[in-house]
Amino acid sequence: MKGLLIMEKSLLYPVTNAYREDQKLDGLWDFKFDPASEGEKNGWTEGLADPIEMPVPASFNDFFTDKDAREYTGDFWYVKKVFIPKYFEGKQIGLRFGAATHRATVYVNGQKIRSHEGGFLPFTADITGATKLGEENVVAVKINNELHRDALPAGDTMTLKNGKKMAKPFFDFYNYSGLNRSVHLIAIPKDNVYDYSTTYEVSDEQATVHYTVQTDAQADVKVSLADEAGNVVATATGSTGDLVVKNPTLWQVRDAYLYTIKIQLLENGTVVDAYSDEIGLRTIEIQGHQILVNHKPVYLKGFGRHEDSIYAGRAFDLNVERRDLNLMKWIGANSYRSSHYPYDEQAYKFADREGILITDEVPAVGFKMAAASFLGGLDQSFFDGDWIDELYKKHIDQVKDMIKRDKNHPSVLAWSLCNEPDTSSESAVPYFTKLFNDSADLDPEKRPRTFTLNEDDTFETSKCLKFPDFYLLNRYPGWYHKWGYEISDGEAGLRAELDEWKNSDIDKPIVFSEYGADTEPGLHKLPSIMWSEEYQIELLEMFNRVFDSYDFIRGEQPWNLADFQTVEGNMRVNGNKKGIFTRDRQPKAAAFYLRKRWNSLPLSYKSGK
Ligand code: BDP
Repeated sequence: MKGLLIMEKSLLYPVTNAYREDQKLDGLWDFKFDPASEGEKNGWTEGLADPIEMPVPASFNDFFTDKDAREYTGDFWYVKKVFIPKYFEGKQIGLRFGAATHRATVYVNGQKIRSHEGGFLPFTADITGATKLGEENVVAVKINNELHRDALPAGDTMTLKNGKKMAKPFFDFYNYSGLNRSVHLIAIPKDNVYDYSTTYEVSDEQATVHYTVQTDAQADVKVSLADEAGNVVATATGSTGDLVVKNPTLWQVRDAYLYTIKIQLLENGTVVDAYSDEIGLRTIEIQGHQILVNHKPVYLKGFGRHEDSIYAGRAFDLNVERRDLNLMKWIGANSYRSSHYPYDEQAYKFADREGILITDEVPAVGFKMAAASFLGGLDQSFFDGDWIDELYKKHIDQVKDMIKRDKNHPSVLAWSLCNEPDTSSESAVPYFTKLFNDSADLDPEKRPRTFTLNEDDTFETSKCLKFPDFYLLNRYPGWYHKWGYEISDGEAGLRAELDEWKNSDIDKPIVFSEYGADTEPGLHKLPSIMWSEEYQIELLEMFNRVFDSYDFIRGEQPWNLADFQTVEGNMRVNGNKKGIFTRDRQPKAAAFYLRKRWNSLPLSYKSGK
């Protein structure tokens, strides 16, 4: 059966056009927990007895009023009857899951189709051979949300004395689970475009788009590029080629312009498939201390974020995303990090249109034994663990999928391959050597690759400083150490570390990718006290003084755009409160302070222009 697996290889975002069909299967699905993992045995692949109705996309957790359900860890099922139309005949038919947290197996009409691991990236199940056309088909998905050290994001799953399982994340965000992103029913031609990529050369007078189209079909390829008014400005033929645009309008930071690339496959002169997408003409480079977009230096202002909101947990919600982007524009931000996992594709489409730069992060988080402190006495390095080989396979797999999925977005500035790994022991070096070698050629644009360095991984202690193309520093003086009235010592310590970078021969930019103070909205105190809105501003002022004194600091992204949910614990009051905005997206006092600063800093800050 020619090409069936091609569909599963493709991560192109679904579209409807004359050749392709895309139907969203969002809405209510039947849902049921399966604590004894007996679903298959009990015939749940063909329907659930006494199901709960569950919205999709959503995390199941916060809908429940009882704690056992909210904290549920193990297998659970989603089932939906899906009508598959007759006119899909002759096409490849698939189910595309935007995100199933963390591992899933898909069944259609009782037949097992495929499994997938990784709760923050899409996958397609090719169901062509299992569907009944012109009828309702039963789609069943078994999901498992356990955390393990050999999986991303890393954690443990423990069993309580009462027999209930509990997720123990090695990371600071709630283990929201379920079908967190849309499910699509898609139909595409048997001979199809399964991927494409572009690289750019740009100047004010001319831009060249070098493109590559991937198809297994013996077909002719035609490509065109249209401007925002719909005028075709360049055409080319062949599966690789160049589109040359005279007097181009470049994609600029906070001043985006998108062209539409249209790819057609032709057999004997007849079009058999077409795929269109919006792209931006721009280049990205790191040169010395500078981050360059279209050969011009940019200074990053923005945030670390989370996909997190009330009720639906980690579900992608266009409404929240719209609000977040408006908040970012209002405050003068131009960038964010998709901490700590790749976000829904629609977030990147938004950012493409708004001219926002994204550091795209793979869900490699929790790779640090200190983060597993509840286990007690674990003094080994995370990378000495016997789970590392298995973890690496999943890690590089997800790096591959993230880059494959997101490479064509003009908004993607860089790839973050890990958050706060334990890099102060030598055992991290072989792991990172492999990670950086194996990912070197994945992005045709060769965008910069990096990872964030935790507080313990300093200029002196980290063994992995040679790997990143630029540095992301997560630093918490004034909060996790040297806090309150001691903050002046925190500032001195930060300056001492930065002086070491300054006096070294490292010639790469540093972006501060995390710093901040938990802040209870509405708590005011003069003089300030930790947790008050005044203290959050004082901490930001301290960091900003430091940023302004070092030329090689080329970006500031405080933690976090908004408050977000975490596990309960003695360090968290209903979640992490380091948001500059509350969880319902209203400003804390710090938002007005940052807005003033960021709107007065030019994009080219520190470049002398
Ligand atoms: C950093 C983590 C981030 C946490 C943050 C914090 O990267 O996920 O939420 O600390 O503690 O270490 O607020």
